[in-house]
Amino acid sequence: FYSDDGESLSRLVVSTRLGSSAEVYLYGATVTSWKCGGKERLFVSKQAKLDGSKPVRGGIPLVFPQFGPGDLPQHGFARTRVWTLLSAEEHGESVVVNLQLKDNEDTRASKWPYKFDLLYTIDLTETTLSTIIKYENVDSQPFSFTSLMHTYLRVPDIASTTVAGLKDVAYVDKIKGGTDLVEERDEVTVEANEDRVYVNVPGVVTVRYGDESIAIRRFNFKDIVLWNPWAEKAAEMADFGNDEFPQMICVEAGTVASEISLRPGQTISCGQILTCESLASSNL
Ligand code: TA6
Repeated sequence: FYSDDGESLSRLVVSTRLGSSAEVYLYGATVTSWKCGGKERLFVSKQAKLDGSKPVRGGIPLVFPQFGPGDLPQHGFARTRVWTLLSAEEHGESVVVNLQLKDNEDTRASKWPYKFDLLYTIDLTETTLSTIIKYENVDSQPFSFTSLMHTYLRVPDIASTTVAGLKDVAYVDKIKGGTDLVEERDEVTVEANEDRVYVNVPGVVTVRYGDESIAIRRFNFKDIVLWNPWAEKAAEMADFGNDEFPQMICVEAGTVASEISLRPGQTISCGQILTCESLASSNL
């Protein structure tokens, strides 16, 4: 792995002996690249700000302690804080990066003032990328939060992309409205601006494009958010090119339709394991 210029480490690139790689910015602990099978699997907008002036438009921004709008800035402060790099080591077939975020005077002065300790573990293998956060309540009082990994997957064309694993799942449609909706399709497709929260998703969610697929397995995260801004919302975002929406789909693992509560001293680990299935299966 290497840093930018040796002095001010702002990003880290790690790779496995079998050719997969990942890049993470300390800003927001934002994973901004995941290559496996020789291809970039994450989408980062060409207009994304990578200088810490605003959350990265792409990769895997971390949403904590608040999903969406509310008392805190949209999606909370974890994606705009500079995290601390604890370690980056090879463990057999994996490369494992650990980053940490704790409360600071700004967060303690915010509407979510609690003392917390987040340990973010990024584990890269030849065919998988797992991103898991251990959340710890180091306060003297209980607290609750919502959290999500805002994964932007890169796809060749949204028009030939499907999402399996959401059939019979209840969802909230944040564009058309409606809350007691149930997904009827085996394979969900996106033909317009979509912003949905699928609640209590039971199993693996698989994003398929062409003969490739990315499987998303969750660990202690209940929900899946599906988002594509389409042309109209893309035009409203300065850090998202107007012609970029066909090359991405956000399929986001999190717990956002209910809160995670921790008592003082309690921890919970939540996250996702992304698998390049087409690659993994070819290695069988
Ligand atoms: O991906 C779901 C969502 O909550 C959408 O509503 C949209 O706002 C998106 O996140 C991006 O949010 P951001 O604050 O990064 O522009």
